Amino acid sequence: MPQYKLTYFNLRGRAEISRYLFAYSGKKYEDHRIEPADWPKIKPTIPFGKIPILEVDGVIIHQSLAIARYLARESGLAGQTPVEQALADAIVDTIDDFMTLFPWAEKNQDVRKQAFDDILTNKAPELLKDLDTFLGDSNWLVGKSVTWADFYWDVCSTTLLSCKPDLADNYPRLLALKDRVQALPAIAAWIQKRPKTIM
Ligand code: GSH
Repeated sequence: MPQYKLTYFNLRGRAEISRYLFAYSGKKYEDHRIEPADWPKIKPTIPFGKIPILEVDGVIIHQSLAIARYLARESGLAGQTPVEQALADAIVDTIDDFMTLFPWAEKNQDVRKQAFDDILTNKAPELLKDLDTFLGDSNWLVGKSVTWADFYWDVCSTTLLSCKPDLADNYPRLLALKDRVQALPAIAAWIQKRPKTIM
């Protein structure tokens, strides 16, 4: 088995989808979490200067979703057919489009809060409605078994719900999907054991 090293800050953030995939597949990896104070000296040593990165036997892969898609393919969680794989990619990209609307790195707390409130109040309902329609009465977002799209929904919505706990109250099917993901034994064990961080 390859040697895996995942580097990110001590946050769930953009690394958590890959940590879910490692947890689910049972693959061993180094969960390397760097301190913000060390980042300025590490940044220039990393291709493209952003994290997360995944090292696979020393080969550096950047971009969180490229990393996660690779791990999902390796673990049979990318979708069972090419069409399912495209649909899972599309759902992940749709959720990610929404997550990138937030000014995560904004230092001014008033500006940050105002932007978060606006997005959560005015933009989230449309995404939730569309995701709920897409899910319908199925157990999983794509196909008949869990995929990384379900994981991404759980990871991202956990952060969104920490900002606005009633966000998905009108969407019990989406909340039930979170419960299903979090009840998978390997995911439940990871959530129990992972470092507790705000994001
Ligand atoms: N699209 C990239 C991905 O999904 O990996 C975004 C990567 C990104 O912006 N990472 C942030 C980062 O490296 C942390 S979430 N920030 C430090 C910096 O830009 O110097």
